[in-house]
Amino acid sequence: MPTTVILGVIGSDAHVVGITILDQALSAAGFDVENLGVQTSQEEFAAAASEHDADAVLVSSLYGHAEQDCQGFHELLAREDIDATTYIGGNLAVGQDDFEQTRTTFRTLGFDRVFDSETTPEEVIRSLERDLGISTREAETDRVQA
Ligand code: B12
Repeated sequence: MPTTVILGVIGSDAHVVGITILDQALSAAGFDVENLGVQTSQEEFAAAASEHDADAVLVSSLYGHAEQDCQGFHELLAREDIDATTYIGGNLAVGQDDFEQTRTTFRTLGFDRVFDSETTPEEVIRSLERDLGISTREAETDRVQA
């Protein structure tokens, strides 16, 4: 079974470069990526996660309004019975001078992991492999050999 990841930029945010790079890197590593693009609502994330039976939901935000945009998101996922690992990353707070405080804020909102804007695609892949208990490269090799 491929590992399905929902990816998108939440709220009114239109910064597309980060998720485009993540989409390419995750796809190349063997993940099945549903890229919802920019300006994605909480409801669109939840609908896609439900439809694709997602293993992970990756929320991106760059423009400084992530905290407001993510209020109630995990409550919505719970109501829809979605049990996926959730990550958020990007430029999550205006200024972002104390990332540990930012991490606490988003962990309290329910995210399993919180990433800053220095995060590389390789770190995201390693975290997903660890959290989901998979090795995508091995899985890819298995598929090629099968
Ligand atoms: C290009 C850019 C724009 C372009 C966007 C073009 C486009 N369609 O993408 C334009 C000019 C349109 C723009 C507009 C705005 N921008 Co702008 N923009 C940038 C800029 C210069 C680069 C962003 C970028 O593409 N980076 C390159 C990619 C590869 O990096 P990345 O996005 O950070 O993604 C990486 C990581 O963050 C991480 N990552 C990202 N998402 C996720 C998600 C998960 C789950 C994980 C694990 C990892 C992860 O992985 C990615 C790959 O390594 C940044 C400054 C900067 N240097 O970051 C400002 C910046 C993000 N913008 C900013 C602002 C304020 C705005 C505006 C609000 C300005 C305005 N007043 O109009 C508007 C918002 C418009 C909107 N509705 O979104 C601020 C945000 C401030 C804050 N958060 O505190 C920044 C930081 C500039 C600044 N220093 O003030 N912007």
